[in-house]
Amino acid sequence: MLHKINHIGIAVQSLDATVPFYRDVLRMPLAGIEEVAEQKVRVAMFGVGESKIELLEPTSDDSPVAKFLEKNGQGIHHIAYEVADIEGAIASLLAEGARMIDEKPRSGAHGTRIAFVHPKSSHGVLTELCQSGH
Ligand code: CMX
Repeated sequence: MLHKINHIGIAVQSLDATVPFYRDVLRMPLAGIEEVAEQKVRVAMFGVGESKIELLEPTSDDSPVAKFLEKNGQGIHHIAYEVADIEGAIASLLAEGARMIDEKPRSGAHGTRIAFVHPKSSHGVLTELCQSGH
């Protein structure tokens, strides 16, 4: 059901302050910066091997990432696994008793469709299912 880690999401206070470290010190290629209005975040996506690192900056005080930063400070926010059939993966998780935040896919960055499993259901790790847009 899960093919690989699509990306790891990292909550940051400011993309402007953080992007240079990933781009110029770790020397990861920056794939792009995009606002995901539905999730109230601006994201910078970096490539690393067959996976990605997603920096998340909140765009409003009621963004889920703003709440996370307030409670935990900057750091790893979620792990996203790639699936080929997101509706099927959601149905499978629900059938196994998992608590889904999204029972239907939502729009993610770069044309992806995403759905989150509640961290209380996945033992403390916010878990994302991600189906590529191409
Ligand atoms: N990882 C692990 N645990 C987390 C968490 C995270 N990222 N975010 C919240 N939690 C924990 C809280 O610490 C809290 O734990 P305790 O009850 O032990 O204190 C619990 O989950 C519930 O927290 P809450 O305050 O009741 O709920 P929130 O309003 O903070 O919402 C969550 C939490 C996960 C439901 C919400 O953040 C959400 O819907 N997330 C999915 C969407 C999202 O994160 N979008 C941003 C990324 C978008 C993208 O990648 O494109």
